[in-house]
Amino acid sequence: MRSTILLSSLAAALPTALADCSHDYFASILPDNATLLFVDTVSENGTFHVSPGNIAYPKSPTNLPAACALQVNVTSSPTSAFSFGLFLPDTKTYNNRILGVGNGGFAGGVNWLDMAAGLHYGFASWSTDTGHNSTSGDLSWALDAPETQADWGYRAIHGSALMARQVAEAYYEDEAKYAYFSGCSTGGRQAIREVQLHPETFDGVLAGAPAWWTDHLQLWSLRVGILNAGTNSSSRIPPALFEAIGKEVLAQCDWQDGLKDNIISDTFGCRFVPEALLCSCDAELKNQTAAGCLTPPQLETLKQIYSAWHEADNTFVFPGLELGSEAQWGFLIGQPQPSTYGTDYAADFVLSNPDWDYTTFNASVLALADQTRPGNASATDYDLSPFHARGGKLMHHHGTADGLIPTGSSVYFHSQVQQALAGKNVSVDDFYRFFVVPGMQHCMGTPDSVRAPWYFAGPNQAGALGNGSYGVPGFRDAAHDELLALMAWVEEGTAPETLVATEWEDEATRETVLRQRPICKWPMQARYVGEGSPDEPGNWKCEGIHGEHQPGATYGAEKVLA
Ligand SMILES: *[C@@H]1O[C@H](CO)[C@@H](O)[C@H](O)[C@H]1NC(C)=O
Ligand SMILES: *[C@@H]1O[C@H](CO)[C@@H](O)[C@H](O)[C@H]1NC(C)=O
Ligand SMILES: *[C@@H]1O[C@H](CO)[C@@H](O)[C@H](O)[C@H]1NC(C)=O
Ligand SMILES: *[C@@H]1O[C@H](CO)[C@@H](O)[C@H](O)[C@H]1NC(C)=O
Ligand SMILES: *[C@@H]1O[C@H](CO)[C@@H](O)[C@H](O)[C@H]1NC(C)=O
Ligand SMILES: *[C@@H]1O[C@H](CO)[C@@H](O)[C@H](O)[C@H]1NC(C)=O
Ligand SMILES: *[C@@H]1O[C@H](CO)[C@@H](O)[C@H](O)[C@H]1NC(C)=O
Ligand SMILES: *[C@@H]1O[C@H](CO)[C@@H](O)[C@H](O)[C@H]1NC(C)=O
Ligand SMILES: *[C@@H]1O[C@H](CO)[C@@H](O)[C@H](O)[C@H]1NC(C)=O
Ligand SMILES: *[C@@H]1O[C@H](CO)[C@@H](O)[C@H](O)[C@H]1NC(C)=O
Ligand SMILES: [Ca+2]
Repeated sequence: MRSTILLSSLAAALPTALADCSHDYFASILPDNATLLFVDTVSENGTFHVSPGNIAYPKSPTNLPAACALQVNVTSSPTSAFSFGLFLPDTKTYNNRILGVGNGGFAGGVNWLDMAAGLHYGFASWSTDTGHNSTSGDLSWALDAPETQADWGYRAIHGSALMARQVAEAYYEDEAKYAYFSGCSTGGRQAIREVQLHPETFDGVLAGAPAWWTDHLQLWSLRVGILNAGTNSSSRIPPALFEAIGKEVLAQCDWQDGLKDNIISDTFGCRFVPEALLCSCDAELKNQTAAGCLTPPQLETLKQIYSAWHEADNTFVFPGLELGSEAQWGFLIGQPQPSTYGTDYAADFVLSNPDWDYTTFNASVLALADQTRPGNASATDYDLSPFHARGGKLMHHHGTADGLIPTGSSVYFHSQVQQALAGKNVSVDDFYRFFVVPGMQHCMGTPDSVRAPWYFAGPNQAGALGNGSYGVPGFRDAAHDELLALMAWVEEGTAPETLVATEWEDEATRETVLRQRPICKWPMQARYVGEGSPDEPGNWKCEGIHGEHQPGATYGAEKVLA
C-alpha cells in the first residue's frame, strides 16, 4: 500500500520504517510531486561521495557520523523543479532536530559539506539545489525563467524545509522538536526571506552576511565594478595598489579604537583621511606600485568605493564597502570588467537581454528591478513581528572586512527592522540580535595582516576548516559556538549577549589558540579593559558604541547614474 508523508498518523501506518534507509521505503512515503533520486548509507567515520555533477558543491565531506543520505526531486511548477539532499543521522545520534543549510551566490547544487557539519551535532540536515544546476557566478539559467528564479528566490527553501522535515519525522517515527536554518551570504538571505514569508517554518535562524537586498546588492556590485573597470582609465586603481590602501586604512583606524593590535574594532567610528594616500612626488608617480600611492583621479575612485550609493533624487540605494575590506576587493573591483554578479544579474534577471552592454548601465535598470522584484528574492519585508509572535529567534552577523557584501547593508537592515517594529509593542532585542565581527571577511576568514578571531561555527565556517571538523574544536559550548547559542536562546531562553570568536595559530591543525575575543551585540563594540593579554577574551568588555559613518557616508562628491 502506498502511503504518503502527507497522510495523517503516518508513523502508525509505517511501523517498520525506523532507520529503514532503503530506496523502497523513501519512495513509498514521498508525495506525488516528489521523486527519489538516490539513497545511500554513510558508515561511521566515512565519506559521503558527492556526485561530480554537483559543480556548485563538489567537495565530499569526510569523517562523518553514521547516516542515511538521500536526495529528492520536487516539482515546483509545470516548468520547474528543485531538489534537496538530506542526511539522517543514526537513531542513536539523532538530536530530534532539523537543520537546513544555505547556499552561496547563485550556486545551484546541494551543499553536502555544510550539511555534514550539522550532522555532527545530531541534526537531520538538509540543503537544496535551489532549482538549478550552476556554479555561483553563472547566472545564465535565470534568463527568461521566472519559475526557476522563484525557486532560487524563496520557493526551494520553503518546499525543502517542509518536505525534509516530513521525511525525517516519518523515518524516525517521531516529531522533530525544533527546526533551524543556518546560512551565509545568499544563505543569510534565504534565512531572512523564509522568516518573512513563512515565519512558522523555523524556530531559529542564523543569517551571516546576508545578501538580503538582492536587486540593490547585485546592481551595486555592477556599479562598483564599473567604477574601477577598464584597463586604461586614469581613474582606475590597479589591484596591485589594494594592499597599500589596506595598510593605510589599518595605520589610521587601528589605534582609533584604543588599542593598536592590527584589528579595527570600530570601522564605523574611524575617521579616515584618504588624502594620505596621494603620491607626493614624481618619483612616486613613476612607480606607484612601489610607492603604494594614488593619483588624484584614483583617489576620487577610492572615495566612491567607500561611499554609499544614492540616486539622483537622493534616495539611498546601497552602502559602500567598509574600511578594512581591501584585502577582499579583487573579485568585485580588481578585474578589468565588473563581475557577473552584477552584469548578468542585470542582463538575465532584470532586462532579459543576454546581449546587454553593461557600459550602458543607468538608473532605469534599478527602477525596473525594484518594480519587478525578480524571483521575489529581496528580503525587504522589515516587519518581522509575525516571527517574533511565533517565538522565533534570529541571530545575524557580518564581518567588517567583507569585500563582497558591504557590512553597512546589515546595519541598514537591522535599523529598518527596528523602524518597522516601532510602535508595535515588540522589543527587537527579544528575538533578533545582530553582531558585527571586526576583521572577518565574507562569512569567514581574516587577512593575514590582521588575524582577527573570526571562527564561531557560523554558517559555512566548519566546512571551510575541513577534515570533518564541526562546532568550535576545544570549545563546544554556547559561549563560543553560534549554533549552540541559537539553540540555547530558542530552547532555554538564554539570549546571547556576546559570542567569543576564536583564531588558531594554525587553522589547519587548530592545536593552539592564537587569540579569542568577544564579539558584541550591536550597537556595542568590544573594548580592551587595559590590562592582561588582549588575546584573552576575559580582558575585553562590550561597552563601547560603534560609530556610525555607515550607511550613508559620502566621501567627496558622489557620482550619480545618468
Ligand atoms: C571512528 O573514529 C573514532 C575517533 O577516531 C573512533 O573512536 C571510532 O572507533 C571510529 N569508529 C569506527 C567504526 O571506525
Ligand atoms: C550540471 O551541469 C554540468 C555542465 O555544466 C554537468 O556536467 C553536470 O552533470 C550537471 N549536474 C547535474 C546535477 O545535472
Ligand atoms: C525533476 O523533476 C522534473 C519534473 O518536475 C524533471 O523535469 C527533472 O528531470 C527531474 N530531475 C531529475 C534530476 O530527475
Ligand atoms: C508537494 O505536494 C504536497 C502535497 O500536495 C504539497 O503540500 C507541497 O506544497 C508540494 N510542494 C511543492 C514544492 O509544490
Ligand atoms: C590609453 O590612454 C592613453 C591616454 O589616455 C592613450 O594615449 C592610449 O592610446 C590608450 N591606450 C589604449 C590601448 O587605449
Ligand atoms: C615598480 O615597483 C615594483 C615593486 O617594487 C617592481 O616590481 C616593478 O618592477 C617596478 N616597475 C617599474 C616599471 O619599475
Ligand atoms: C538606460 O538603460 C536602458 C536599459 O538598458 C535603456 O533602454 C535606455 O535607453 C537607457 N537610457 C539612457 C538615457 O541611456
Ligand atoms: C512575493 O512576496 C510578497 C511578500 O514579500 C508576497 O506578498 C507576494 O505574494 C509574493 N509574490 C509571489 C509571486 O510569490
Ligand atoms: C505589550 O507586550 C507585553 C508583553 O510583551 C504585554 O504584556 C502587553 O500587554 C502588551 N501591550 C499592548 C498594549 O499590547
Ligand atoms: C587536515 O588535517 C591535516 C593534518 O592535520 C592538515 O595537514 C590539513 O591541512 C587539513 N586540511 C584542511 C582542509 O584543513
Ligand atoms: Ca585596534
